[in-house]
Amino acid sequence: MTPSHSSFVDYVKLACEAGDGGDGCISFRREKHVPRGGPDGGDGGKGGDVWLEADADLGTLIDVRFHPLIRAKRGDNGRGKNQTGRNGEDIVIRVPVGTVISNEEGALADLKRPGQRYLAAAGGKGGAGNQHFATSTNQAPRRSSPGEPGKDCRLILELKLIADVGLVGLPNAGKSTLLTRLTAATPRIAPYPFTTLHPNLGIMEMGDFERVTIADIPGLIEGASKGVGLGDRFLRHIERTGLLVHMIAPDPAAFEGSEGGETPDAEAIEIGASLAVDAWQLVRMELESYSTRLAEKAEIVVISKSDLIPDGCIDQFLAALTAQSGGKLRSLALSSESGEGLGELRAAINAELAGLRVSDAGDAFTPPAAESETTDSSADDASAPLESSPQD
Ligand SMILES: Nc1nc2c(ncn2[C@@H]2O[C@H](COP(=O)(O)OP(=O)(O)OP(=O)(O)O)[C@@H](O)[C@H]2O)c(=O)[nH]1
Ligand SMILES: [Mg+2]
Repeated sequence: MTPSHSSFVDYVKLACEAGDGGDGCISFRREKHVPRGGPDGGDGGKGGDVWLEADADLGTLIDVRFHPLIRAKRGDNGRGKNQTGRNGEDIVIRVPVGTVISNEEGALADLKRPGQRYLAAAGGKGGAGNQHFATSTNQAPRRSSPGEPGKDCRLILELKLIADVGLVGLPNAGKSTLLTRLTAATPRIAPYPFTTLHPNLGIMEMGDFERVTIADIPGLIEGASKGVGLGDRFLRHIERTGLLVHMIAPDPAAFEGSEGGETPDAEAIEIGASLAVDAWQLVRMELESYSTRLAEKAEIVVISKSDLIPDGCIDQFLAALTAQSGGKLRSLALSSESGEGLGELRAAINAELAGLRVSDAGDAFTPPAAESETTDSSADDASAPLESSPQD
């Protein structure tokens, strides 16, 4: 699920050409002692379709990048003795779950579940053989119809990971480390910015049945929305989440000289809190520049690396944050190193997600009505918008 940096591809263009239908055949029965056999020209075979199918084992669109043009075969022509031509084989392109399909005009489909399919280009129908053209007045029709051309299309495929929770924050805030504490994921962790270059997913087990998917993404910095650092394109991977966990690491410099049990003075706490509020606002601005929908998501603010805050003043620090932000910033503190606060965060995530499920934070994709050409092999959820199956 976590491909290496170079193989993580989340945006590709794809051209598909379905196969043409085979032509109908003109032929007449030739049998011994039957001077004038009737028409027996078979129909042409159907051209191959091109489908896209969501595959839970894939985490990247790299295969599509290497094969940006897909052509299905045409149907064979009909033959004498009423033989129908063979159908062109369908081609199924596998894509990761969470692939959004669009074209220049807009969104077409969203493959959110394993096995869900989208008919990208339908093969042409086979033409009719001359047997179909016989009438009472024309018993020997010298007519057949050609196969229909296959459809073609140009598509944009965009992977938007499917996760319940997104971890956001400045580089080095401790996002990836937290992911390793909450889930079995093993992202890269290092004491320098931009360690994470592509999103990582992890699954947090909440109980016997409850599983929460968490997406860890690269750090945001000032100007990310204008392309600074790694830019903000990776924010597409938290667009579908219901909840953001916004992590802020305290600046240890603010508490310098207070180590060894010595309680920092009120001024040090105020300075530390003011730096943390700045960091929070900076990331909030970048989220807002990306999209208001993203900025409106529920947010749990977490002060990470609480082991760096001297003993006994975490509560004071959190209170200073709330005060300095005019009451807007309410946070909890945790340390991935000591494990302190992790249980509290799990409970807070659980409570927020439970609330969202009740109000059904519909991040559902609503496709144009006419384009519902997807099918779902696990067809047990009639509520999803794209699950009607006009497949023949
Ligand atoms: N003391 C302490 N250090 C931590 C804690 N959590 C993470 N770190 C350290 O902080 C550094 C950055 O951690 P990462 O998890 O890579 O941070 P990140 O937010 O994923 O960083 P980017 O991927 O660059 O955005 C690493 O050296 C971690 O070991 C913590 O709770 N306490
Ligand atoms: Mg990271």
